[in-house]
Amino acid sequence: MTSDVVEVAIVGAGFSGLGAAIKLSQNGFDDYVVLDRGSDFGGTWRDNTYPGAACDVPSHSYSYSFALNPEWSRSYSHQPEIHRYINKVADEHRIGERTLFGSDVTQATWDEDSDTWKIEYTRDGKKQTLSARHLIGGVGPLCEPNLPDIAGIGDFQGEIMHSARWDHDYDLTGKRVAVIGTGASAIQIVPQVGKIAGHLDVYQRTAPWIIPRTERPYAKAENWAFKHVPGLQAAIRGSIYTANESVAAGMTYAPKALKPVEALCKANIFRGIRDPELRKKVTPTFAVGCKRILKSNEWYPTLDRPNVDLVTDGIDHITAKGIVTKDGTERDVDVIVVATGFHVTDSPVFDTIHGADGRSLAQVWDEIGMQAYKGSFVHGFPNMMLLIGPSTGLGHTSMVYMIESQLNYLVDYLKKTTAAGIVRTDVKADAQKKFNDEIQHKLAKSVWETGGCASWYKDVHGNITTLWPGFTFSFRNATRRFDIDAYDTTVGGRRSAPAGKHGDSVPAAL
Ligand code: N01
Repeated sequence: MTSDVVEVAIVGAGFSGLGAAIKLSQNGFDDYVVLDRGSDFGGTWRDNTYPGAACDVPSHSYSYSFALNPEWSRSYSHQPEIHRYINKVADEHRIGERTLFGSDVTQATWDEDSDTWKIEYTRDGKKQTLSARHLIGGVGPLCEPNLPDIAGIGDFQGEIMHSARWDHDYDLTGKRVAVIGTGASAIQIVPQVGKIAGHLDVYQRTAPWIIPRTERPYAKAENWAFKHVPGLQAAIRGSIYTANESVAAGMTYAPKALKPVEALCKANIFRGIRDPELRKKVTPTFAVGCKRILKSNEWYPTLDRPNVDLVTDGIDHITAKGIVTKDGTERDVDVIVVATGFHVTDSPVFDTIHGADGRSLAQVWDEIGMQAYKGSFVHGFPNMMLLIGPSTGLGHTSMVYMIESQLNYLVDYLKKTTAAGIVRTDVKADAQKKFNDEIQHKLAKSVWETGGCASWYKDVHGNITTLWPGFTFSFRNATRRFDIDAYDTTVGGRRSAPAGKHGDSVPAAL
């Protein structure tokens, strides 16, 4: 067992954790370490390798503003290209030198005596510990696959795989396949599997709204222009951003304004499916935008294929051989793909973080609901900042914009507290409450609340705790400066090394 102290520990090496590492380096905070259980950078873009995995946000806006990529091959990028992009950016900033891959963080506990986080992780099968003055959570909400709680699922004798843990050694060609779920992952998987499966059953619990996907490859001349025409990429990003923000207005303040989107979705159904019965089955019964609006040109034509059945009767249980629906029909299959999403509001990660009073984040959030101040700091968990924390998710534009907003806040937090010799920073309970009351007030009129759907946007209390209501530029403004008055702070004294002295204390393994 080894034990070390660092200024900052970042958990997670996806878009947010990597971004945090780069920003720390750029601002002179060199005493940090990144811990990630995987073997390279990318987070969810490393883990989700299912066939057809792609981004439904345009390529030019799904990248860091400080690392624009003129080489995108398509208007919407696919997983391998995004994964490569993230690793290239990490290489350019030499973040690998500060990253411990294969490190699975199992526990993080705030220690009042030393004003540090005590972090436990396993690496190479060995338990390791690390102390950090600041803990940055960059694990993201889409990291823990949610296996459906369906009776008998453990009895199934065939292959079962979750969309986020794809088994590439298992060949689906000619097989009888079932896909459970019709969310963002399933609508990308099903068209690919439909092409090669002997037979495919798609189990739909709720039909999603789907608009056409305007994806196309970029011509060489366009890539040349992205690289050489000053300001072109920034202008494209700006136009994508502006168009998307108008959707935010509809979702948050005026759901009726989204009617044209609904018409677009209905036209997509009409174009993709000939059978009137099937058209009816795939038409959602809730307001567009209440669940994530999906993008696909292939979903409906795939459901119309002769080797594909859409099953809407509801799953009763699973047997050794297949799936039985509520009407008693059993459909035998060789493999079940569960595209059933992630533990977002009930992530097991929340059980592993213990704050000043010893309670876990899960315990605290069970009581007050999943909340943070500005999506970042939670009262009772000093010196800990969550990236893509509560109320920062989006249904309309690039999460990278939100991440970069939080990175501004992170850097200013470290600069201000370091300069003042502050060793303990805890957001005030009333500041956190006021912030979240305002969010819930705004959400009351939103499509996510009024749209008549159930979604993973809500926590067990029925509150929408995952989404930012309104325009993303208002979040950017809210996080531009670290507003220290909203925090209780303690100045120096109990530390072994003065705050602000960035010594070389990263773990020896680096
Ligand atoms: O998961 P989901 P996902 N029995 O939770 C169904 C991001 N993402 O992996 O709607 C039967 O959306 C469930 O049914 P219902 C994006 O943020 C982004 O698809 O709850 N069905 C639903 O159909 C997205 O929102 C990209 O009634 C069950 C599906 O499973 C998030 O990831 C691409 C069930 C789960 O849908 C998650 O998407 C892919 C059960 N017991 C994903 N339990 C981009 O392009 C669940 N379902 C950026």
